Amino acid sequence: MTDTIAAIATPPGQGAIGIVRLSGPDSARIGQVLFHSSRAHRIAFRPYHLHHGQLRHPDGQFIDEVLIVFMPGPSSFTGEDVLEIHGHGGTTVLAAILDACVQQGARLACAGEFSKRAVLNGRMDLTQAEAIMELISAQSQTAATLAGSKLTGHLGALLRDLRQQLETLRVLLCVAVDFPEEEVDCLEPAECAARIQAVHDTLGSLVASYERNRCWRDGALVVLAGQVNAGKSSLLNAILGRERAIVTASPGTTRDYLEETVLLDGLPIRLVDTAGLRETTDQAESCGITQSLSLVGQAQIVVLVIDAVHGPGSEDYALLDSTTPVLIGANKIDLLTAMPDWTCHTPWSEQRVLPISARHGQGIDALLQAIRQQLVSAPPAEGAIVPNLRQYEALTRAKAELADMLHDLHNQTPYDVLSVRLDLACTLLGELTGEIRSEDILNMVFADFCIGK
Ligand SMILES: Nc1nc2c(ncn2[C@@H]2O[C@H](COP(=O)(O)OP(=O)(O)O)[C@@H](O)[C@H]2O)c(=O)[nH]1
Ligand SMILES: [Mg+2]
Repeated sequence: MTDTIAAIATPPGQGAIGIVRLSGPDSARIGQVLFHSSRAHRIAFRPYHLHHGQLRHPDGQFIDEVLIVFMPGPSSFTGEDVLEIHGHGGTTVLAAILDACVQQGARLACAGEFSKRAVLNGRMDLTQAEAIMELISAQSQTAATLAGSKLTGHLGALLRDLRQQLETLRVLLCVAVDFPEEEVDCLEPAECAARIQAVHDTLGSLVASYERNRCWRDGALVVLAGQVNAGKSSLLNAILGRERAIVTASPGTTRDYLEETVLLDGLPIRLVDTAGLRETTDQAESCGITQSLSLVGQAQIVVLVIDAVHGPGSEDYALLDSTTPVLIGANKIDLLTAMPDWTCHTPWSEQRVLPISARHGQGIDALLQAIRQQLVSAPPAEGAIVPNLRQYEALTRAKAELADMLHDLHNQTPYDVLSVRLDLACTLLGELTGEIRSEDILNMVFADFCIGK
């Protein structure tokens, strides 16, 4: 990390201002070469002060009028010398500023490279770096709040504490293995089990927190499926409150799927309208149907829309058989005076069937409430720690190792065999915080970041 990296830190497009950020030992020098103010030709930047002036190429050519701020390491975002150039927010002008920095020796930053440097320089742990990205990409206020509580480092602190407990146990196990006769430090299996159990249970609650709250973090995929002409596209429009999908009386209107994001009382939902299921020889329609089935397979909830008057067809039976969980909308209820007979027969009588009229907006709120209820019970409590997917997977593996260890202990497996599992659990926790650094993991995490972050 001896080079100086540079990137446009603001999103592409036009805005009042745009920021080019530099980090590394050459930041101040590059700024001084390019920056000119009326006060002095070349000034030494006062840390944390905004300087107003012009950015010019060494040959004098004007680039932009800017504000510039220098933040010396180690107490900057990355831990290195950081320079921010606040120029005008246009694609061309920012590209020119960036280009000028590169001509002076900066290198274009990779995705997430600023944050990666911050982690490598100990400015934050990996969970906090991930929390930044989670905050930026939060689709709802709840997701933003959840990211915020990780940004403060609560998850990292908890994981370090758990790892410390396991490391302590590892030392005790080593002592017990190396000095079996020493009475003093002998670790009783019961105590060993109790210590493992405690960490295991905390991991368990983190895993459960992910499972319970993932919808709040990541949103949920809700797919509208069913036969042609059941009213799926009409239902999408009714939920969105605008004519997003084409609705016609002729079957097979929707071929491509349509996806829209809606917030359901703060819960982000990806709502997808799909091509109706039926036998067809039309190539485009048949591709659409394959996509529909694949989306149904990924959905957290499938809303099976059935024409209440015509009743379910063979495709609906098949779909009900193959997917869970399903909510059923008996649509076009405006054409009937009571719930249709088919809803009284198995398998429909065992399902939750909601009467709706997509055309007249009837029963839509009840359907949305049912979707929300199925997805989550209650929003996460203030300050709740909800892991992300990467964290969830590692925590699940660590928890499984500890569960196996408890099992081994019960079967009187020798301590030295047990410690292999303990090592793995410790490594998994260390990798989550970034205390144990594997290039693969760092690359994987930061690849999802934006450039300039
Ligand atoms: N009466 C009535 N007709 C509806 C209702 N919902 C949809 N339709 C009609 O059913 C036909 C098919 O609707 P569409 O939304 O395109 O169905 P899709 O093929 O499942 O997407 C259109 O003529 C709609 O106007 C409803 O709630 N009541
Ligand atoms: Mg349609």
